[in-house]
Amino acid sequence: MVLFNYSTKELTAKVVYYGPGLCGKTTNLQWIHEKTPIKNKGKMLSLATEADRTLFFDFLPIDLGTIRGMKTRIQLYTVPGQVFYNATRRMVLKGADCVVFVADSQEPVLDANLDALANLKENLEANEIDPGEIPTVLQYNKRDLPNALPLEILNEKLNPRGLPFFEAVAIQTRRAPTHDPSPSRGRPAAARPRARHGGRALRRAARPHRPAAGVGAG
Ligand SMILES: Nc1nc2c(ncn2[C@@H]2O[C@H](COP(=O)(O)OP(=O)(O)O)[C@@H](O)[C@H]2O)c(=O)[nH]1
Ligand SMILES: [Mg+2]
Repeated sequence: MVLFNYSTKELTAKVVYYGPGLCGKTTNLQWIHEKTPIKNKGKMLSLATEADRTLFFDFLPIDLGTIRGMKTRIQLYTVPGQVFYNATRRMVLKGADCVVFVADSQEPVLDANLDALANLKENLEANEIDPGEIPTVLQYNKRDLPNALPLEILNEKLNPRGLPFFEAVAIQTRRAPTHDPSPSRGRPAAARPRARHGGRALRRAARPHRPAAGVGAG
């Protein structure tokens, strides 16, 4: 739930990066942390195992400046992807205002993406958040890998609702050229939301992620 504090004129929203293990959630936050000017970011908190797997969650507060007189902050969280950390995932989702579902584009990971989507729905419902209402965007990550599935297949399998989606290569620090010969050529693929349909709230939800989504943004 977006927190409004009218006495201090502050607004805080919570964005949760969700997806299967190793799809690139932590890498997304690291990229955003790296690219955000110091004055706009707080410390990134990561609780990882020795093998660099997210144990609890990653947390990154970002200051978006003043919007309509309100100091606006977003808090970015990732969940641990590994199946056995479900209680943590559920807890991190509590009070979420929007979700970035990071899918691993690789063909062998398709089933894990589907499981993670089902798990997201279940955990949103457990937190009394309507999965059909909460603004959600999809990020198809790891577009650099040779076994990445075509976008059409990913959308068919993972995006029946036609949510806005972005291609990304989260490990890249520079924008990758787009391979899509559309009129918007020249803009990085990852920075282009491609909603087939979807409400205003969803497009609004996508906006804060655009800088982050500069393919590098992953
Ligand atoms: N090739 C490739 N590797 C990636 C990409 N994004 C993340 N990775 C790698 O995938 C692994 C898992 O990433 P991580 O962010 O820890 O995944 P998480 O479990 O979702 O937090 C790491 O070795 C990353 O460097 C990408 O777009 N392309
Ligand atoms: Mg992680």
